[in-house]
Amino acid sequence: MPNSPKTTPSPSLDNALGKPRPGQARPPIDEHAGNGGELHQDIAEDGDHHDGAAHLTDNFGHRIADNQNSLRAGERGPTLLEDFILREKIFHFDHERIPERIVHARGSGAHGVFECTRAIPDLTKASIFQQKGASCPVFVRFSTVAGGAGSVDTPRDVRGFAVKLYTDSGNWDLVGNNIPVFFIQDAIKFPDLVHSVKMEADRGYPQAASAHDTFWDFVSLMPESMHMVMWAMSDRAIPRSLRMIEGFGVHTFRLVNAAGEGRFVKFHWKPVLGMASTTWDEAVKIAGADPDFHRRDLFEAIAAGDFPQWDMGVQVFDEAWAAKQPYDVLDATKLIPEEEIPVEIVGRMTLNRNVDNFFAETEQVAFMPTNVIPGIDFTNDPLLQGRLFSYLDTQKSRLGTANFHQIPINAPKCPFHNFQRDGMMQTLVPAGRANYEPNSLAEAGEDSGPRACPETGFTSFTANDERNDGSAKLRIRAELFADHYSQARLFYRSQTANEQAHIASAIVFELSKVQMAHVRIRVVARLRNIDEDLASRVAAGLAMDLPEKAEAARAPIDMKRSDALSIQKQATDTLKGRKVGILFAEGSDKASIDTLKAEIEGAGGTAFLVAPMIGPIRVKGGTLAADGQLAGSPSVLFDAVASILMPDAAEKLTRDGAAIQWFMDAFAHCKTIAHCKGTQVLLDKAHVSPDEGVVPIEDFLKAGTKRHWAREPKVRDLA
Ligand code: HDE
Repeated sequence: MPNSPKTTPSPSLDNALGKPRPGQARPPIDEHAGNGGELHQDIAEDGDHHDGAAHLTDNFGHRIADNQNSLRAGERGPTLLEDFILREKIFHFDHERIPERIVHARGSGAHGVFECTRAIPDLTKASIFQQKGASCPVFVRFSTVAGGAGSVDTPRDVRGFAVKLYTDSGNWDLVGNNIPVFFIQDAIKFPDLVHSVKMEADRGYPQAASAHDTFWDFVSLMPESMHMVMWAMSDRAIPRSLRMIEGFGVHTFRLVNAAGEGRFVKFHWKPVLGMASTTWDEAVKIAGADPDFHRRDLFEAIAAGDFPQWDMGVQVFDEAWAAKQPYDVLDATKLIPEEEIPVEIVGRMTLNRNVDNFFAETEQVAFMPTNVIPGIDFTNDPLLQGRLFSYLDTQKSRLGTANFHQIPINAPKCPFHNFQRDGMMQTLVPAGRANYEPNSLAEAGEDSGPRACPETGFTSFTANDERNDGSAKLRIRAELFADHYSQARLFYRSQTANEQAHIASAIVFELSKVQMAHVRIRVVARLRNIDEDLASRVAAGLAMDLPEKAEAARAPIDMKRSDALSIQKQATDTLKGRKVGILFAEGSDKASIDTLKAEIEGAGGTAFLVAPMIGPIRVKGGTLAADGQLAGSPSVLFDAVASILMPDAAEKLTRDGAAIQWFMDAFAHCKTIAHCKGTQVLLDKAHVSPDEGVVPIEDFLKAGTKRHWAREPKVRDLA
């Protein structure tokens, strides 16, 4: 037997051979074991290795003796085709990727549970809502829309909020977003919308950004998109955390009770941690500091037992109410103000388990709006109707087989039986001859298979729209769909002055990236229908003349403002789920750091220690290790910052760009800065001037992690 080359194991190989985590396959003990005899001594006779690790095998169960060297003809000779172990391994690797989602490619998922907190049998016969306390497992996938699977987490974008509820009457997929309205009214425009926002077709950029010509060209030609554009340019599109976003089913759905009565419904998810956003400058910097910011935040919170939760709410109304509104409830570019129809809380969702395997679960999960359960039904919303086709169709091209429902993450957790058979990658082994019906196999003593159940099975709500006589086939939209501006105005005018400035600035930023001047003009002409002040601010920000107002297909009306649409008006002042960066260095007072840390954790927050070196370094009262090095832990990663430094250490840090930037950014992003006297020299260098958010270290809890928006005009020239 030829000798295996005896090389020094590389550091990465050392890692590969280190202690496996539970459930992880690991290589044999001797990484150079070309010699089966030697290896054998380390292996228990039949079962696992002595240390409990399973034997490495190929995909057909053959044990592998050497996972480091391929089979060669001689020490320096060519590799042999006969090496089935090498060939299988490379073959499988070559086929690891599946097509990424056309939209929503970048996503993060988690498992959890949904519990009904208020039974609503009068409204729906859906099994999950029959009894308070009824519960079912869920899987949630959050996503950005425009970027590819490997893009960053914090672009300005809509967030997908897709929930799969594994109920005892089948899977219910509520495939929503963090914005309650959509860009378009009719599914036929979706490919155009998506093409326009994705990277431009000839140049292949920009990635994960709406700030480019084709997107703004398209939306400026589609006035119905103006309402969603307002949301996308607001702080909703740059969330602080996936744990702090709202979710919406977007479309009007239908609830149907046991008596067969139907009512319209809009679904909502309200984050228990409250909503919070970043600033644009911060979002951009986070993209560099931690491209996985949201994914990491979700994973770490769940791993730490800090389980994110959302309340599920419903807005329920009937046809008569809908008929009186100045908008059409079947139009997905419109919302129903909470002040008009309150959001009633009916359940709570808790995400309590990270995925074991990203690909198997988060990548392979297949959501479909067609997954509804008896008691929940569709409406004629033309956007929803298109989705009912699209999602089943897309799964076949992503997952490659009509049997994608058998993948564990997609399979229902209640029994399912039917006569569908075979197909690529069939993993079920149905016994017997019953693969058709009707049949009389029972008369021969054989299993005759499942039967339809008229009483409990899904039946479609028949009277789906009283206002539609259904007689004519038309490519047409109902009259009220032509009101494109009233709700865009409602959204804009319901924001705080600071949020309005953010929207105006976001539009200026995006349009400044648009090279076609006529597109910029067209957008501003449309903004005049939303709000003249907004249009003027954007025009001023672009240094252009105010263009003539665009013609509106239907004159906008003024609706009563809705505080529920503003993040800042609803902001909760809490440390729960928030992360505070504490800067220290050699000589810092350990007792003060410990006290502050305990205070933060006592209030439900997380403290993250930052130092110029990761340490442990010498501090007053002992040694202390940092959680992160200063250069790799910029303040954009925290909700608030604190600093405990000896004057000489602070003096030294005035010559460190990362330290100065730490404070400059925290200040510019309107965060609380709690500091000791020693830090002052560094604050001066970073131009941090006193205000209600710059506080002595003892007052940290009082200042909290809310943003000090009143500071913003001092640090940023907003449109
Ligand atoms: Fe989707 N959408 N969509 N969409 N969508 C997809 O399905 C589509 C729409 C949403 O985490 C795709 O599995 C059409 C509205 C989310 O896996 C695809 C139309 C809303 C996700 C598809 C819409 C959404 C998707 C891509 C217009 C908010 C990610 C791969 C009629 C209510 C789900 C896939 C996940 C994904 C089609 C409009 C939300 C191509 C045709 C409106 C959260 O099938």
